[in-house]
Amino acid sequence: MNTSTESGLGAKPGTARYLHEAQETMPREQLAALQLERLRATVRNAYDNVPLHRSRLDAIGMKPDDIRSLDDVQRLPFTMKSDLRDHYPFGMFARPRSSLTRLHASSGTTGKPTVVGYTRRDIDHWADLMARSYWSGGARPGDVIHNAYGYGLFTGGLGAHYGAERLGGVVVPMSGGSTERQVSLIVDFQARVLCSTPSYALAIAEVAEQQGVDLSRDSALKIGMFGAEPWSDAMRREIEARLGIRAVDIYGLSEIMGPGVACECEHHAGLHGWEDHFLFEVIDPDSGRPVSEGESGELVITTLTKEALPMLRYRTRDITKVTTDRCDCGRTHLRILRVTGRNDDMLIIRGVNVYPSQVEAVLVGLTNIAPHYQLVVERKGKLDHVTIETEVQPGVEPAAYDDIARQVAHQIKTMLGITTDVIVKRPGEIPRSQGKAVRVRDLRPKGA
Ligand code: DLL
Repeated sequence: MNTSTESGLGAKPGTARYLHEAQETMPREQLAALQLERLRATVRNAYDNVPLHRSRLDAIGMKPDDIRSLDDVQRLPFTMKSDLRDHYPFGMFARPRSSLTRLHASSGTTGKPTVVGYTRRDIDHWADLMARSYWSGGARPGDVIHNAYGYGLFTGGLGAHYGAERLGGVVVPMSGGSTERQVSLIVDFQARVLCSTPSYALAIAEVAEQQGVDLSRDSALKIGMFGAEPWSDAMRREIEARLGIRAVDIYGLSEIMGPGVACECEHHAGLHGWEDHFLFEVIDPDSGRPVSEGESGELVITTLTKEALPMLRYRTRDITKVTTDRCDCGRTHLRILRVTGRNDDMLIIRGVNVYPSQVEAVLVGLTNIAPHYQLVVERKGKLDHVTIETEVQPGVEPAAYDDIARQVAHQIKTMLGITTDVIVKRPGEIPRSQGKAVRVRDLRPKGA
């Protein structure tokens, strides 16, 4: 097992050993036994306290005690985001309102928001899992943690905040926006850890450069905990170079908890999914059947310890692969490989399936092109058509734009096999995000 002092499971000399080492390095058979015990309790909680789960289980003649092995999870019906909407606001909660400690909600582009609730114990577990994620990413007690995830109904801000406190960090509750001020505070307070979406990290880097601040030289930043949206490895390299940090991928979703469901360790070889609290499956999104380990599919998550909102086989719509191969860090928990995108975001361009993050991987790193883009999707006849809007690096002459557009289109065709129109814009013309970036402007008729 890796016991290095600066990263992985080891503690800094002179500090306590890593508190959660036992949970994270547990032999997989022992982990499976723990999962089974917790799965049974979760199904019992859902059946006894949530009418929707009870009626679905009754409909297939299944009782909580029928869960005898982990494979039995596959007999449980799926839960979808629409179930939360249909039972707005509290219909999926397994605890009365008086036992809740907090609510979060996602705005949702259409219809009702999805509302999630937590008991005090749920919040406590969440703080633990976020603290474990920080540690796994290399943050340590005493680190100044600059939190630029949005505070409010979004789970990013408060999730990262409670975890930072639980870790023993010094949290700066900055939230998103006021980017110039973010830059000064990062420098002045000597933040070692930056929490934000990857797209906002890039916006911070850009504003710093405009202010003449080189964050890789002038700040104490060493680690970025980036998530809440898909991002490519090319984007990771770009952010690492511009901020002078190691960029760590962190995953989560409100319906399951919030940030900290899974996080990379120092090996950057996939995100450890915290299996003592969640059961992960990967399924074929069309048939609903499990795919073999290592194959790509939709991530499905069952919570194992949630009191207020137990989730049975929640269809995340996120496309990924998992591996249970042992990681060099010593953790035994499975690894989710980078989430390429959401099922809903997949574009089908003349039969070729493409995620925005794949287009990003081609764009980032092209000479003269800045790492900011949007994809405009339209319906032309029966086919989807994509226009890539991208931006040049500062200093590029407008006379070169047409050539650059042709080069980008050629590169996209070569790498991804799709034909696109490309519009090259001036520096700063693509809107910058303060949270999740809007990568796709979908102009297709609704329901098409
Ligand atoms: O985005 C929670 C979060 C906050 C995660 C901060 C990480 C950091 P939601 O707003 O419910 O929750 O959105 C969840 O965002 O289903 C994925 O589609 C996407 N997502 C989250 N993390 C990643 C990631 C938060 N690391 C949805 N890579 C998820 C790719 C991600 N997609």
